[in-house]
Amino acid sequence: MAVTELNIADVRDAFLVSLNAIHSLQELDDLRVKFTGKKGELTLLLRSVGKLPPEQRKQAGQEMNSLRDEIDIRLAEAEKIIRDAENEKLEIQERIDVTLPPKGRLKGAFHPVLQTMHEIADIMQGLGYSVASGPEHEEDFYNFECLNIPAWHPARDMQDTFYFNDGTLLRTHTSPVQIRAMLQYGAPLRIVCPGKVFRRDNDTTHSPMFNQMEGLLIDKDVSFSVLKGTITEMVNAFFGRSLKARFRASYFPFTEPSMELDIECVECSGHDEDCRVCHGTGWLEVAGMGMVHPNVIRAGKIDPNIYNGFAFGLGLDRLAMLKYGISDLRLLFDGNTAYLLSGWGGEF
Ligand code: 2NL
Repeated sequence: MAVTELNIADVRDAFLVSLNAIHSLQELDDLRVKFTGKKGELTLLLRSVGKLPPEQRKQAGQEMNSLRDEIDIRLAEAEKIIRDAENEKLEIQERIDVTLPPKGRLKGAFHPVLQTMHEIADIMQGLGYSVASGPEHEEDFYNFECLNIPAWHPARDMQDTFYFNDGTLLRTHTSPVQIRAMLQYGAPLRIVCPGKVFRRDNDTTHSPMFNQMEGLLIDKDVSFSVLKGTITEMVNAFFGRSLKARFRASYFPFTEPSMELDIECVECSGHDEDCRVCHGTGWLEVAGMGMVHPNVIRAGKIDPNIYNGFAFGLGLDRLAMLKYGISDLRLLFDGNTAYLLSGWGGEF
């Protein structure tokens, strides 16, 4: 049957035309079924061989077999081309450029309190002080006893201090670091001790954990005026200008005499009766200080007949708020990264 010859050519043409038109693996699969599947055009053609006159069967069979081989080869080639193209597309879509900067926030920032701590430590290092640190979990001995704080003092009360069952405590100031430094290094000594301190206080203006920096200078013939000059220099350098200052007599168990430093209000300089920062007083209390009590020098195993010195304490949280215009203490302690990482005024 000459028809068979024609059919073979027709099936081949039809296959080649269809093959040209496909773009996906799904279409390729459909094409494979359409020609070589159980009811595929080539399959039906192969089955029809038996119906041919015997003398035509051999040649027709050979031609069909070679068409089947050709179809298989062309399908395989097409599959490879489609797979390569799809892989390339995926590769481009999913390509990761590891050199790109991350989306969103590009830089971190120091916490305003840490920034403040660094600034003051830098200033004090410029005056020859070293930075010392010590444990936050302390012994009553270093936190209270060495500091001439009597047993009846309210700071020792359960109401004011976090105690553990074994009598140890969370330090209520960084003074124990200074006691440890006196014991370790002896005199002369010039240190500042920044760090976390803990008191049982929690309201809008007090956090149970806050940050303090204390300073200690021990030497021979240290005068009260050196203390006044040092503290004034430190505060002016921190705020970046020469502020009016006044010293008021005060009391601390660990210094004698003692005083507190007020500076002119950094917000209104005393010109605003309704100032939210100084409440119209024109003054801000920023530091407590005094000449170190002989009992405290003795507790540090230094001879108070040879050496004397001064010490001071600053609240770093309050200073950070004053310098950077932060009005709410919670902004420092709530861990609100959206706020802390953007625009509070620090260095980034
Ligand atoms: C304040 C008051 C002060 C001290 C801290 C101190 C430490 C030693 C010896 C003597 Cl080892 N004194 N520290 C002295 C006076 C005041 O802090 O108002 N702090 C926020």
